[in-house]
Amino acid sequence: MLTIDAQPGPFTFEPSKTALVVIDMQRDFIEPGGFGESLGNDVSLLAAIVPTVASLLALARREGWLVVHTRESHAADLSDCPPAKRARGAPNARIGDPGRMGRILIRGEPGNAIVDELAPLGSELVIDKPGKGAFYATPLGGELAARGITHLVFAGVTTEVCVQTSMREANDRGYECLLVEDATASYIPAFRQATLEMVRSQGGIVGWTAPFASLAQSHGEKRGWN
Ligand code: TIU
Repeated sequence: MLTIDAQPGPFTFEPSKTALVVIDMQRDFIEPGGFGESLGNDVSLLAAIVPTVASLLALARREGWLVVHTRESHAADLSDCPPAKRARGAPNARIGDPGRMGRILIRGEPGNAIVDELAPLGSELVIDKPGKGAFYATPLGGELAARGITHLVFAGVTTEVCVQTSMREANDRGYECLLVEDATASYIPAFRQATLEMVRSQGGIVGWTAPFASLAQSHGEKRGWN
């Protein structure tokens, strides 16, 4: 067992029963010309966390955690995209419309890929999800249960949309969840901050939060690096 400094208190986990879940670090959200920009957002705010997420991925791989990547994506025929979701995008660049990185938020298009710096390894799980949550209409729950996973460490974008929705879904399914504070970002920084606070409020009503340095420090100590 390993314990790290976190809020609202220490987070203890068994590495062999822990998965890192990296939410939607896709070009569609992080680079100009994709879904994020089509919604009117400044996408440059999200690119800033890529190096920290890369460090977190490296730690998880070194420690032998299960690594899961999610992608928000829809089928080419939009059969898994509720009309209500499509209608609420910007009127001139909706899900499925042509964009600078291919069709917006469509599985297999260049813009739907995870950014190169965080590319999944062949041994890692990649979950395509049509909703904001990682469990809704995906095989994630079954994949985690089959591997005896009990603890989830979350990173990715955006904090208050897909990360928070996924963390709440996980919390309701009984997982102990940690959100890595500097490995998550929002187009609206105040919403990121509010999400961190609401997750850990009321004694950890949704889970724990900690900076990446807490994880790095405890793993360094375990290996005698400090
Ligand atoms: N991945 C994710 O958060 N999808 C979104 O649509 N986020 C927004 O903030 N729009």
